[in-house]
Amino acid sequence: MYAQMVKTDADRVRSLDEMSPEERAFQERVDRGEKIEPKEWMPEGYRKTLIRQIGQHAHSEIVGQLPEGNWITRAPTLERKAILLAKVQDEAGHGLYLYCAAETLGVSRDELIELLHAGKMKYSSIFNYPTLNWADIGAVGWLVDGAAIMNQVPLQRTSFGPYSRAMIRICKEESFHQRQGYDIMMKMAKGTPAQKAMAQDALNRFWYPALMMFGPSDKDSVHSAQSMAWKIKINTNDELRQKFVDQTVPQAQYLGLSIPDPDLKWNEEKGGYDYSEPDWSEFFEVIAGNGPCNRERMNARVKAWEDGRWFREALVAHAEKRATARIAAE
Ligand code: FAQ
Repeated sequence: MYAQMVKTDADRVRSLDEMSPEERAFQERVDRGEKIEPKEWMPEGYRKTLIRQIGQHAHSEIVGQLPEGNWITRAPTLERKAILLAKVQDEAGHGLYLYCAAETLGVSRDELIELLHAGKMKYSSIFNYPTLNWADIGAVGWLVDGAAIMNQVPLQRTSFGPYSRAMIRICKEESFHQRQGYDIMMKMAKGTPAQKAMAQDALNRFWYPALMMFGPSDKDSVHSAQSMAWKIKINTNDELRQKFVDQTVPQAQYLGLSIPDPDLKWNEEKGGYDYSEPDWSEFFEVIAGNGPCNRERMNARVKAWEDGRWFREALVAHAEKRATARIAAE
């Protein structure tokens, strides 16, 4: 059994008339498209929603290093190794910008990491799937980074200033990530029949997990309505999923690969593809901690955090020593 989330009356977005004068003034600023900065007044719900979303996003970048990091030592050429290494390092940088953006809301990076390790915060479902071979690294760059860009380009216009600015920088790097993945897929799809079969198999396994990255369908999304009213989110989950499908199908056709969906069909009237929904019971199982790699991913993160403790402590001790020496010299 999976635990699907249920929308309650408390999730309803309140009208301007139902708000306090402060909340109303805040909402009007958001409606005018003004950016909200960290020291300015904001409703507690806005602050908490941002910490949840930015924190989960930061965790996704860091946990997201694991499936690809696993392939750095096995990349087929020196050039591919250098590219993958740079990409995985970029993901660490993205995590840092995002943790910094979250810190401006009054929560420390250590607190967020502890919540993740205690199972009290999520990270993207996609990183609970294994990368079994080199074609999967192509599929991750093409589909996972492709889905990430689709979600993150609108987030550059999100209402919270530090999140919006982090997104601008991250999106520039994500487009390089997606291209390197597609480049791997092109090489494999135009390679030997065995290589093409590997590319197809990777697409088969990553297609539905990539669609799940956009979150549950709109009817089951508990946060979308309020997050969109606050312009934390700009689009609904289904809107972005549809755009991703419409963008990706021609890319698969160019590769000569088939999308693993017998019901995929161009719909002239809506100007987009009709496609089969992912298996939502699988999605809810994965975000509840029961995906193929959840335990492995968390164990790796907790071990890295524990192994690095002495180093973090040494850095703080060194900084304190220098500060003491500086004060003594003054
Ligand atoms: N995985 O009400 P909604 C990357 C949870 S990109 C896990 O619709 P919301 C780059 C959701 O948190 C990936 N959990 O939620 C990269 C909520 O649970 P909660 C990260 C999910 O927030 C590439 C519940 O379900 N991108 O890492 C997922 O309005 C390659 C109900 O859902 C971002 O985080 C999911 N897929 O919409 C790195 C983008 N979907 O918190 C390395 C920013 C939903 O109440 C290698 N985030 N849930 O316990 C967002 O845009 C939104 O948070 C959504 C979800 C769209 C993900």
